[in-house]
Amino acid sequence: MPAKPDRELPVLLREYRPPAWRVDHVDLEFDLGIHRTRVDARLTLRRAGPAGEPLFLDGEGLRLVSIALDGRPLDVTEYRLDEHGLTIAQMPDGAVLHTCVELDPSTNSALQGLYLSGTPEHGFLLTQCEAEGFRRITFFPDRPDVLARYTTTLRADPARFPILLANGNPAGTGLLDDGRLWARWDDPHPKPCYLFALVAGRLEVLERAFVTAEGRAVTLRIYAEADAIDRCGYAMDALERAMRWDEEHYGRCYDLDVFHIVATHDFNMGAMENKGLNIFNAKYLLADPARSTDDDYRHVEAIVAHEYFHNWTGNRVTCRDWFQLSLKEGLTVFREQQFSADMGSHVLKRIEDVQLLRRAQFPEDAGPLAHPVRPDRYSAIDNFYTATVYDKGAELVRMLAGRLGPAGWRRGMDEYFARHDGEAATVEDFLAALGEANEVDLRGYLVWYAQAGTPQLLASGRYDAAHRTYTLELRQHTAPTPGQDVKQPLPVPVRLALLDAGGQPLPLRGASAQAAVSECVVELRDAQAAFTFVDIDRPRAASLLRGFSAPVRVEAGFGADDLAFLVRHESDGFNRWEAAQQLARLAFDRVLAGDLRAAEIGVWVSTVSALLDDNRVEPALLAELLTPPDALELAERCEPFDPAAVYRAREFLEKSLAQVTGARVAARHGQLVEAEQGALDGASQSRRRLAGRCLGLWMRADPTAAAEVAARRAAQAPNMTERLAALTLLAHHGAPQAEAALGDFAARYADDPITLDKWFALQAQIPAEAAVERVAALRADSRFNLRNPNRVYALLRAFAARNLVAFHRPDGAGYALIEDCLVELDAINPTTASRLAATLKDWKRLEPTRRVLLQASVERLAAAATSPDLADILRRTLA
Ligand code: 0A1
Ligand code: ZN
Repeated sequence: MPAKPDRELPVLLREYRPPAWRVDHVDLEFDLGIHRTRVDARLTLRRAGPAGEPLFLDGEGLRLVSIALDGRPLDVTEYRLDEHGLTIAQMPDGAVLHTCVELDPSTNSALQGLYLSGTPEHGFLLTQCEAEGFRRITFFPDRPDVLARYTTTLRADPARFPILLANGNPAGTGLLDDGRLWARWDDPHPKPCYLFALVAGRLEVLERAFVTAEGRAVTLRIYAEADAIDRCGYAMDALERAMRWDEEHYGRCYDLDVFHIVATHDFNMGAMENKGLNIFNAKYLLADPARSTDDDYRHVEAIVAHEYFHNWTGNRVTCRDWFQLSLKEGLTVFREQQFSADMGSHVLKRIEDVQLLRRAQFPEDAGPLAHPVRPDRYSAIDNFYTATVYDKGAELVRMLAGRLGPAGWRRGMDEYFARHDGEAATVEDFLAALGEANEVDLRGYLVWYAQAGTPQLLASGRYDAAHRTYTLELRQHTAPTPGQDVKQPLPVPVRLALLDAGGQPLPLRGASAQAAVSECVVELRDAQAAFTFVDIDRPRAASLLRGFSAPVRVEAGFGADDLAFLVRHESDGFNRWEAAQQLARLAFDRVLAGDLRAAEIGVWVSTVSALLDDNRVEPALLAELLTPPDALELAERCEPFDPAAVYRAREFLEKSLAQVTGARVAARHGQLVEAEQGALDGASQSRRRLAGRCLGLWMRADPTAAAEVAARRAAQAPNMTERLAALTLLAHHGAPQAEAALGDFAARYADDPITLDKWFALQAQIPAEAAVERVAALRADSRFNLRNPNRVYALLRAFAARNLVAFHRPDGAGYALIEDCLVELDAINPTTASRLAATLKDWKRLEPTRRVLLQASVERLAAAATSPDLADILRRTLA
């Protein structure tokens, strides 16, 4: 990278240059105030590049008060300031640079850098530095490969800011002569500046003692505002579980004397892994039985674990540059998925992960915003915190872990930590450590990191009765994506079994005559290959891509009868569900084509409805087996995309199933909720999931009777999971009780922003054209606030991303509403604006009437966008 980057050009991976300057130590002093904060930074700098190279430090929106080099104040001619930072041309090879800057946290609505959460009177101050927020706090080489040791001193009025937190271990606190409180923090671990954090304000604390497997005593503390502190217990339990799990499964212990988490209602993302001081969106930290759904509990556990796991994958070993973002994120999502599966059900967790991949990542990979897991260029890095980097990235790590096996994976990870602890690494470093620890060459997987798009895997099987062999032919193809016209073949691991007529796996033997196994993994390395199994009976069915062994779309040409067989007999829980999904997709395709009497529809209905009578199926899995793929997945099967038609076709499937199961699901619902106490154990959660599904089907079979029960459950159910499910059904089916129930809910939870967000979100998704007017009214409601990301996501993103009927209303009113909001939001919070704008990416696929309208909206917005984040998303959307 040149000394001073040119902001007009995208940043390119191939132009990476090591930093010209290193920072050995950072000494920060903050004089904190809501409207005025002063930051003194003393950087111990060391030249790392060629002699004579100037020093450039990033800095944005900072008012420079003073500057001195080795104690000597600099004359204005000795440095240059512009809107991106500070340049000092004449530098010795080593020096201490002291800058003093001032900022106003109260006006920082972008929520990056130092900002205010809540009101000036009662709120608190906090920071968000990933990816490039530290440059809004002080002048610094804001890039992840500059690792330094930090000492942070905070000073503030103790009445307004009794709690003063920063990274690392506490290193003293006291009162100054002027009555102000000071607190010093010392972080012994070198870190990049994106992991810096501070928090100051009036907060309550929940505390617990923990002793690591290495014998270190650690104090765990969760801080929240007074009205929220009694909802932090579940997160604390989850944190302990995550810490133990990382010790047991990866041999990784915590490395400071304290571990702190802080909850805020004002946060752009889910949470942030700052060293020793995680900051959480309160939505993913607070939980209590009266207000949290089972999904909420699962999310809290998963995100607490995710941020904690970053301590090793992200913090101790960080990323060389932001192109390597998936090195920490894909790996940490994978570790979190392993943990969550261990805490609950492996099959259900895998289903959930694959659903997310198909609903969010596959569409991203098929549209104008497609990018590789490791992009090779970016204009605005904040736009790359995507499903591809996170979730497809996790799938790549899963394939690597699967390739090495449990012992090899652990060996490889140990090697990765041993080699790169305290360093900033690359994807190549990761593959080299994993591979060399196991004496295998994993470099073939680099193509997965570099190539965008979801590969299509075509499979066909042939049985040769005369020779008793079965040959599986596999072919792969990846369609072009923006900027990548030609695709290379990828290594695709396919886990498979061949089943007999009773669903039992047949013994598999390869031509090289190893011992027979019931399941194996074949790896397709080229565009196509054939794999032959010998000495085998004729299989009834092939069970392919078990556990979703690679992030691909499979086309195996199975008919409805084959899939129905797999739904009935497949022993692998995930693939059983997958067969039900594929069967529903076949049925959906027939409905969409207008063939409402097609056999596939009947086969799907009879096959999955029969499962209701099978007591051996675990309730939550049954709920999933009874649910057709989400509309966002099915949307991909409609070309050109007619959102209303997709919604109607899926609804037709739901109604067809409901007609056959009506009485049974009503009875089952009654049994399931009879003993309901709201307990949090897995079995209770599993029953509630099925209860929700049964009520949904019943609502379609007998709306009058079901709505009466739903209205009662919405008011009285002893848990939020059921209440919310019932309220959602009432509202989404336009039941006569809906408005009163919505009113009751809003009144009951008026003081709880997290629960009120659920109320906003469920109304945003009402599948009726009139929802546009409802969303417009909610946007004008005094409870709505464009400055609060959670509320923006709850109302506007839920509407744009999930409401096929109203957002895509053929008159364009839904598009106009979002366009209008985006113009205003861009000036407030570019991160939130560009995340909302990413929902517009599908315009090109739409049928012509809607396409013209949405395209015009996107073009107007692109012309009006002022932030680099929003401009970048819209430019790529239109390209
Ligand atoms: N590293 C965090 C995600 C995160 C990214 C950017 C943020 O601010 C713009 C905040 C959080 C994680 O993976 O949890
Ligand atoms: Zn993360």
